[in-house]
Amino acid sequence: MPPIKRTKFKLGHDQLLEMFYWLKLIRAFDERLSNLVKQGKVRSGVYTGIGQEAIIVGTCYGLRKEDWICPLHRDLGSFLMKGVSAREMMSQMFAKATGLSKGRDSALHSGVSELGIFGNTSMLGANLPVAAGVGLTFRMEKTDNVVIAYFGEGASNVGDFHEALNIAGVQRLPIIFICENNQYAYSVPLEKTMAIDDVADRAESYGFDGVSINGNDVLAVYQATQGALARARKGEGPTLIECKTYRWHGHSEHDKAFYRTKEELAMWKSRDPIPTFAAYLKGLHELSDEQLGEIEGRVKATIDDAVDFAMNAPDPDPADAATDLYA
Ligand SMILES: Cc1ncc(C[n+]2csc(CCOP(=O)(O)OP(=O)(O)O)c2C)c(N)n1
Repeated sequence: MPPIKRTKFKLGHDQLLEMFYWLKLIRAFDERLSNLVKQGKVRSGVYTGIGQEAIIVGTCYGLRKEDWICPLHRDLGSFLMKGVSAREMMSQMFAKATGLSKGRDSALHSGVSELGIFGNTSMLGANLPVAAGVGLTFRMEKTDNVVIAYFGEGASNVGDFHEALNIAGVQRLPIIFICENNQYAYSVPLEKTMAIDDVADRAESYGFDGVSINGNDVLAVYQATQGALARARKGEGPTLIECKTYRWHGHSEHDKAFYRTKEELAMWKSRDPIPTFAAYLKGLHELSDEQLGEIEGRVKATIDDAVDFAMNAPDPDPADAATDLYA
């Protein structure tokens, strides 16, 4: 694995620690959810992004409130980084009245328009033409806001992906397409769905740049995103960033992932984005043991509080079932 290096978009000490906090928080949130699923306490299907956190932190860190994101089923952390509280997020997974959809749905299908989060549908790739629409709106409103659209390598084989990239390229829309290439689409390995190695290569045929990077290196993801953001804000159009990574758990918590080997998982665990970043920060004397302990304590307190809040929160009132419905 190539060493992490800081390059163009410099980050100060506090920012580096903040990024580290987000990595730890998102990991801890998913790990706690996974345990709660095993205890039969979660109502939602849970699709963890454990192992992929560097993509969310590197892309969401420093976004403006006005920038939009179109997240995927595995991108719970992006909601947190865009400003949804851990309490609300946990309530959502418990389908409680205090969750984002007030108990109408118990997964990541909710959006929060005030925070620039578009709710995802289950159809793979369907968020990408929507992102193109958001980008077109930004253009028509003459803002320099940008939309970030996430998708898996599996989704890059459906028609919606190609239509979205085409219109984004033709119209030079302010979009960053983030591919979370975690090697598997459910149980199907990459080589059975793609005849090329890099999803990034697909951008060229739509007239814009695609780059393939180490998606477990939070600073590499941050650098690539910042470059793409700067170009998009100047009206220079879209970028596709393919982040190579691996999901440690199955497709969802009910999937034991027997289709892959223990050795493969162990190899990817040795590339865990969190200790890699911790070692880098320690090497630069940006992270002391004391600071690490403080961050871990803060993360644990936040998650404990969120679980406690969600478990004790009220269920939705059946009388409210038709509230907020639009015909
Ligand atoms: C159009 C469509 N086809 C199939 C499915 C069923 N399905 C849900 S998730 C998934 C795999 C997704 O793989 P990928 O796009 O690589 O994202 P990942 O889950 O690996 O993050 C499949 C096949 C779906 N939801 N939508």
